Amino acid sequence: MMPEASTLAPRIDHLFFALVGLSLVIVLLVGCLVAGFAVRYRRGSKAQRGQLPKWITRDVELGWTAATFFVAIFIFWFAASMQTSEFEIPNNAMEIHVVAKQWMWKLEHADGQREINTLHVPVGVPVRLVMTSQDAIHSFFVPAFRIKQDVLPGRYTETWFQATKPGTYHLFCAEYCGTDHSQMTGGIVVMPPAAFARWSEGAAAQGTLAAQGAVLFRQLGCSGCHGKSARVRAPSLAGLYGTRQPMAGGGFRQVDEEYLHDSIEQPQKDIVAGYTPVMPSYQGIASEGDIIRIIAYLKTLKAGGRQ
Ligand code: HEC
Ligand SMILES: [Cu+2]
Repeated sequence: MMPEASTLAPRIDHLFFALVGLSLVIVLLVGCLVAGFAVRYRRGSKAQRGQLPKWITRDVELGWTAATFFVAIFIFWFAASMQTSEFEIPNNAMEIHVVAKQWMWKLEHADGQREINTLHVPVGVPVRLVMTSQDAIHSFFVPAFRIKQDVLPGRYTETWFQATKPGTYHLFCAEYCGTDHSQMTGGIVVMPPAAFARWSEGAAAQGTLAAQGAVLFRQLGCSGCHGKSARVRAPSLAGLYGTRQPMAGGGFRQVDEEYLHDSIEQPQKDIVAGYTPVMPSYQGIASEGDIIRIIAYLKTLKAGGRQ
């Protein structure tokens, strides 16, 4: 059987086998009844055909209709409750940014370490993947972890896992994305924590994602409007992440990665209440990789701090 290498894997497998078992019971029951009745009421048999037997009353009919209904609801509840519990990403999760492109996976650690097609992670630590695509729709699929999540251009999608066994596991693209889709593979290398710490020591040279983001924030002119001494009236970005922002058209937007991404690429989409929409779009100017760095930087800014 496919190895079970994440906390999610045994739960998915339980669900899968339980549902197969339950379906088998139903198939056998219905199949036997079909076969039994086919024999009993075959053409020319002497079985009685006129009246229904006396014991089949209205209550019996209602009873088995209700029973079937509750079995169906139970199956739904059983599968849905397990799946929704998986949407809750642990707060202490380690963050990895994934940019998919034809035909490779670019993976970036918060400390600035970059990888292509191979991702190193420690065992026993929850890992949150924040993913986007530079071109077509791709899908991040690690069978041994039982995770699969579509990766879309212009949007962030998330998933997470916690590896339970050291080893190397296949990574596939599971959404047909062009000529070399089948070559868009890679591996997740799960390491014991000490080995991972040694591995990640090599990073740091280029500075963390956030430090690189701070540089871009100045280079791309963001600080000219959003900085302390700016002459343009633009909202302060300190402490913004995780808040709810009032919008000019009414209503609020939760400030998450997606919101920050859209604020940079499509500033006209959601205008902050009380400001004029003078911010230029950075689509085509800031790459997906740049935006990831800027967002990492914005997330480090505390309310009341300097930019
Ligand atoms: C010409 C001035 C200007 C520049 C340059 C500029 N912005 Fe803005 N920005 C604004 C204004 C004005 C708003 C508020 C109106 C709106 O929502 O578009 C804003 C809104 C935002 C918001 C949403 C803020 C909130 O409170 O919800 C974010 C995030 C943001 N900008 C980030 C950036 C980043 C990152 C850059 C550089 C890549 C940048 N801006 C460059 C003027 C600017
Ligand atoms: Cu792909």
